[in-house]
Amino acid sequence: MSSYEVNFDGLVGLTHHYAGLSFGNVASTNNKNQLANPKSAALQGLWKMKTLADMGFKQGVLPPQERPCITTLRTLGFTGSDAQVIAQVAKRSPKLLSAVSSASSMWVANAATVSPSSDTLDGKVHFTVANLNNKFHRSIEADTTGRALQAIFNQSTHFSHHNALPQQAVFGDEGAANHNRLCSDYGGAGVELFVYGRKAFGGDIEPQKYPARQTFEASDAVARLHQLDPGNRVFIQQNPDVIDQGVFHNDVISVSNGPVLFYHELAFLNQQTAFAELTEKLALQGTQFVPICVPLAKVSLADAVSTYLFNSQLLTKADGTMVIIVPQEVENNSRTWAYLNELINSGCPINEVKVFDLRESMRNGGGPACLRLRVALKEQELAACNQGVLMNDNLYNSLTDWVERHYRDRLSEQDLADPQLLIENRSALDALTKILDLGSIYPFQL
Ligand code: SUG
Repeated sequence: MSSYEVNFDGLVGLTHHYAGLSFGNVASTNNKNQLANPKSAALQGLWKMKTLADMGFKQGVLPPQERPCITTLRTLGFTGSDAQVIAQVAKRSPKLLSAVSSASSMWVANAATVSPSSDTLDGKVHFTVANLNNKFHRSIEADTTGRALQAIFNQSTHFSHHNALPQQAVFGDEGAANHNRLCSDYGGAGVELFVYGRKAFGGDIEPQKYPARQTFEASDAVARLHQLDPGNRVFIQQNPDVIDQGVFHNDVISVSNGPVLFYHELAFLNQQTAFAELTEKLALQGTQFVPICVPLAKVSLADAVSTYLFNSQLLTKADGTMVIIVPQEVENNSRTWAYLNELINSGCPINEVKVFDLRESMRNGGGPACLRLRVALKEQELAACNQGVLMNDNLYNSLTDWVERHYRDRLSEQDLADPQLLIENRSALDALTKILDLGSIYPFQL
């Protein structure tokens, strides 16, 4: 029976802007207050989706959210008509308006953690929505994310959905950005690698400068909810020093595909023990672990963070070898580019590189891997999900046309006070739910 890894990419929302909201994410801080171009951001993302679909990879799309988030503003005590709510918050706290307007749901690697049905005891694909507790602007994504995932994976015989973990720092959960799965075959047995930044209940070392967003307690709860048995899960701590140098999620320093883990020499703490466990558990499933370590001498941490070499996608081609999908910034840096060319000619499973211009997203710290949520599906599971979100030429044409019609090509923080922007958002999202056949997933009614 065939099985696939389907990459669901987040569609960039209409309020994409640079607000400097993510302490610990160097690009977000450095590009604060730059003028953004939501239209090109969305088109850049769509081009990646289309190109990968054209290359023969299964590709889906996840919708953006209503922004500014009026529901959140009302929860915080703003009253009156929607336009009055926006006028009040713009006057009282432009920073709050900016936070509730962030288009951050585009980075769907943080939307949820997904376990394929071969790993779970009940044989269903499990989803746990991430609470994104570490950043206020991201913590408000969970409800709509849950509704979107349920609208897409909507058959309970195949899919099991879990709510976000308690909204509290102890259970800080950033979804698939700190989760990798190693396997021989997407539909066969696998071992899930949960990477955490700190133990909230103490006992281990932590970063000193920047927050560790993912806790062990959260990863442990997700593994439990997903009914993984000890034979198919491994926990490993991210090196706190690299978090302090801007590696705010594990997908900024490592990426897996099939049996391959592509990672930087400094990515993990206690690597030897955890890799031994991983090797052993994979061997019991008949899979040989293939670690590809990038030495510090070849790629510095500063280069890894500024180029997002590791925030890449590794995709298996028809012949079993892999292509690495990287952002333009990797090619622009002579050191990472030289390393990558050496790698693809070294005889390892990765033998091709493909470069994408994702500049708008990159300037907020979101590369190719941040923009996608991997969902490994068997043939009948893929057939059971909402087909309206699967990328093909027709959908690409409808979505680019939709973006051209609804998106602005410049947006600054000041523009967020414009009540017209909310109206533009709502009518665009209303049209989108029809294009993607999602039904009612948003809190507003037109
Ligand atoms: O959570 N940036 C996102 C980037 C998320 C990247 N995701 C992964 N690595 N998987 C974040 O820090 C910046 C928004 C701003 O500053 O305007 C932001 O939210």
